[in-house]
Amino acid sequence: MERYWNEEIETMSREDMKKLQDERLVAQVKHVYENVEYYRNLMDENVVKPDDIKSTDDLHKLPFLTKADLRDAYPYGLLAKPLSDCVRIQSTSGTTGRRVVAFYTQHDIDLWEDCCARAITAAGGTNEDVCQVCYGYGLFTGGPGLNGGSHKVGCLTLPMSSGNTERQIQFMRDLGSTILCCTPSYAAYIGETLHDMGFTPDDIKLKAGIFGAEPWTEEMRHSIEKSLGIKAYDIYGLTETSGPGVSFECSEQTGMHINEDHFIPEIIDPETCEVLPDGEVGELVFTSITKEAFPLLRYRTRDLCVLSRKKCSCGRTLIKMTKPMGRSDDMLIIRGVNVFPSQIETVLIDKGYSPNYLIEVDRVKNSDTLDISVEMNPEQLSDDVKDIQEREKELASAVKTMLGISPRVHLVEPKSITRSEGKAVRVIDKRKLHD
Ligand code: DLL
Repeated sequence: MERYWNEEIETMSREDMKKLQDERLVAQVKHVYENVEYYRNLMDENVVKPDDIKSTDDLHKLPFLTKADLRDAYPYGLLAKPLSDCVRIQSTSGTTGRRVVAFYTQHDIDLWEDCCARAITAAGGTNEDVCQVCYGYGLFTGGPGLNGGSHKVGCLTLPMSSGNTERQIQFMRDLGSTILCCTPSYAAYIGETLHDMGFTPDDIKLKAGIFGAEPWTEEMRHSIEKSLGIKAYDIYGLTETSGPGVSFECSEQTGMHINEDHFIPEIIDPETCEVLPDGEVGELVFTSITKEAFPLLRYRTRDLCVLSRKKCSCGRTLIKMTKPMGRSDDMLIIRGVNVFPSQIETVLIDKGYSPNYLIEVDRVKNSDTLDISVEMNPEQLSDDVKDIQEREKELASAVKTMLGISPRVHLVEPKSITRSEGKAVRVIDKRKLHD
């Protein structure tokens, strides 16, 4: 039987949800206009006043907010509450020069943890569960968010953070962890280490995993489910909108339900900014209608996905988003062709290779090159060079069928590609290094 954390909200009729969103949006726009000078100026420039926003039907009148705005306003420019009302900050890693600092009141933390509790409950979690959280703790939102959600649900919470994988497995076995929360790439690594230590899924009690923070394919899902003997659920979120829990998967596993009582989603054409209908691929935009300290109106996430209002067998009426296929700024343009790393991952795993791979793009004599290194499993190893070359060719041709461009494929030894304990780095674009 499907379990809900907040059945009233999660199964609310569409009409009631719209009413709730209408009310919250009107109040939120006022709150932001009155308290955030940066956004007030943006609205004034776009000749929109809070009174023009009477319901969600008027959402399109509001200006968009971008990452560049967040950078301009760093650190306090988008704060909508006095600092004395804030109790926490979280932040992105900023490795790409895009550090974002988000502020939270205690109320914001409560709502955020509630969203994570919904995700854990949808994955079957109850107070009988032992929830091992191996997302990073600290400024990254993964650890603190799932930790708070796990407490709310009443799970026995193991705040492991990432790393020290053998110890993770020891705790998992000794304390009988039933739910694992981490990035999908780390889950794959934990699965691999479990087998290397001589165990099988029968030696652990895990039943579900809640994996997100990076793109991952259906093929990766099946591979993790098999290696850990679990059902793997997706979870999505970003620091700007609190963190994990903006959307989460249910038992149907066909996309993530968006917590629409807190976040109104839109899909836009990233070039023209035109709002697109359900079913079309575009950039996801969120308006947070309950956040106090750091509310963002029409924030452009850069994540590309599709929205769907199809009825879900789990009984939830919350709109669903597909797995983001990657960020628009992660998309590679190779010889004029748009390439998402996830397309390559699909081919590799589908052909029976491990989810450990590295994509390298370079420019040689004015022409783009694409090299894909992928690890063989121990049973795929061979001394027969010809045989390996044949398999490399076969993989290259499968990638060409998917992408329309030919890569060079290199089958490499097991364990030769660095494993990830957090967000995996799968792409090295050397063209950027030369520029
Ligand atoms: O990654 C928050 C999070 C933590 C989500 C734990 C899920 C689990 P940021 O570091 O700000 O926050 O990165 C946000 O990660 O814009 C997406 O591009 C990507 N992302 C997050 N979840 C998914 C997912 C956290 N399930 C950025 N699938 C987002 C694909 C995801 N990409």
